[in-house]
Order: sequence, then C-alpha cells, then structure tokens
Amino acid sequence: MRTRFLAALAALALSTAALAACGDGGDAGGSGKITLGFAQVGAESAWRTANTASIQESAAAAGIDLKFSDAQQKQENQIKAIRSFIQQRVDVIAFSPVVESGWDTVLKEAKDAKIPVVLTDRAIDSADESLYVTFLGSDFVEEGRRAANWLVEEYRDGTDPVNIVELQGTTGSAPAIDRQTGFAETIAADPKFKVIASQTGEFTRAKGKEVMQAFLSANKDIDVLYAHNDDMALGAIQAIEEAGLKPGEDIKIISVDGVKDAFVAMTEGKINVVVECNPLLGPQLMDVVNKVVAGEQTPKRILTEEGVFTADQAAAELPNRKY
Ligand code: GYE
Repeated sequence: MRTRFLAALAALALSTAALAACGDGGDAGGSGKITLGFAQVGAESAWRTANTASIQESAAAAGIDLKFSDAQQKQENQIKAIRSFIQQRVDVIAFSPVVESGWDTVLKEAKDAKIPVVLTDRAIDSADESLYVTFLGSDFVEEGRRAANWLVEEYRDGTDPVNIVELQGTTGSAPAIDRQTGFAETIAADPKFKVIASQTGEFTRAKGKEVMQAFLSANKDIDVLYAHNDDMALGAIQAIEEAGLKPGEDIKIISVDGVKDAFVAMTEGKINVVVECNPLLGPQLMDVVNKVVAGEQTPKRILTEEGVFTADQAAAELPNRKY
C-alpha cells in the first residue's frame, strides 16, 4: 500500500516537473515542444512572402510548434491574434507590428500572463521597454540614409534642382517613418534636392503604380523616384513606361529591400540602386525563442546586416539572391 502511494507521489512529481518544463506559457500544442505564436503583418510584398517562408521553415527545422496568423495589414487583426495566443498560453509570442503605436494594452496583457514577446522586423513606439524581450530587425533610418547617399553622390557635380517623388510604405509603420527620416535628414544638407510629392503606396505593387500615375499627371519634371520598397518601385515602373518615359533614365529609381525582381529590373537598367533589407529572419528568431524559453539573456536589440547594390553590380549578384 505504502509503495503504491509513493509511486503515485513520484508520478505526480514527474508530471508537475514536465509541466514546469513547458515554461510559463504552458504546453499549448500539447506536444512537449515549444509553441510560438507569430502574428505576421500580411502578404503585401515579396519581402513579406520571403519573411513568412523563412519563419515557417526555421520553426519546422528547430522543432518549434508555430501558430501563424496573417493580419492583412490591419492592426486590429494583429491584436486579436495576440489575444488568442495569450488565451492558448503559447510559450512565446513574436510579431511584426504593422504600425508603431497602440500596442501597450495588449502587450501588457501578455506580460501579465507571463508570456514573453519578441518583436521582429518592425519596432513599436512605446515608453515601456519591459513589454518586449528583444527587437530583431533592420535599421530603417540607416536604410533611408543609404538611399540618400547614393543620390548625393549621383548628383554631386550639378547645381540644378533635383525633383524627387517619394512612395512611402504603410502609414505609421516603422519602415515608412524611418526610411523617410533617414533620407530627409541626409538630403537636407543640399537645398537642390526637393521632395516635390510624397504619398503612401502601402508597400504594394498595385498602389505603387496608382500613386506613381497620380505623381506623373500632377508633376512635369520628376527626376528621381524614392520608393520605400521594391514592390512599389516595380508598380511605379509600369506607370512610368505607360507614360512613355524610361525608368532608370528619364526618372532615376532608388528602392529598398533587394528582392529578385528588383535585381532583374536593375539588370534591365530600370532601377538604379537598391538598399538591401534582409527578410530572412527565421533562424535568428528561433534562436531567440529557444534562449528566451531557456531563461537565457538576449540583447535588447539584434540588428541585421545589409548592403547596397547598384545597377552595374546587379547581374553578378542576381544568382546569389535568396529572396
Ligand atoms: O521593406 C516591405 C514590407 O517591414 C521591412 O515591409 C519590412 C517592410 C519591407 O512590406 O517590403
């Protein structure tokens, strides 16, 4: 009788230990694996498609149970997804915030439920840094500076005004805000550079084309297009060609991301320069998730390394592009 009681006690202790090993979030998948809830922005661009694939593949490779949600570029959908991850008691929540502000309430809920949050790709604007463990992604202000540095160099010798139109990313998103800031602060040193029109193209091809058409009909002398991502630049190229102009020549084009199609356009001389932004964040994210669950320290900011490619480098680089 006594042995049976002790055995039962031991079994109870074991299962309690197994439960504890699942972390504060519990074993939401019921499989003993780490469960990661990921709230993606949407599927607005080739960059995003590559980012999603990287996260899905890396989760599978790391044996992490991934619960994936696509917010279709809507903050309310991301908030819903995060609340549902909290309810399911996942071990870690990661997300790429569609816009910068308005996250404190839901992230406080995650914190109260003791579920760690990792920001990937895009940052939030919050005074409370305790709401997330780390932010993994690019330096978008630096990308804006790099875009402008090419322009400054390209027009170094002239004194004529340089009329720039800007296709911004999703309004209120970190990459749109920061890419505009870095670019503006760099061209401000020379008054010949003038941003004559600036509007959102929501990071999509269709909207990039539509807004470029509007820019072209409202402005006679456009020298340069600065697009916050490749998809908008590729849409704009169609609008420029349909207006009977040569992209890359009549209008110089600067873009950000570095997806394959943009490299193809560079080899055709239609885009002049691309500032790279790496979407392949999956492996680093899984690494962070494993560390967070193991209770290890991670740096508050993890930066991705990126380059700049000009049209004359495009053909050689194209076969190396992974997205
Ligand atoms: O540049 C754009 C995408 O947040 C860095 O989002 C990302 C941006 C990327 O839609 O193509």
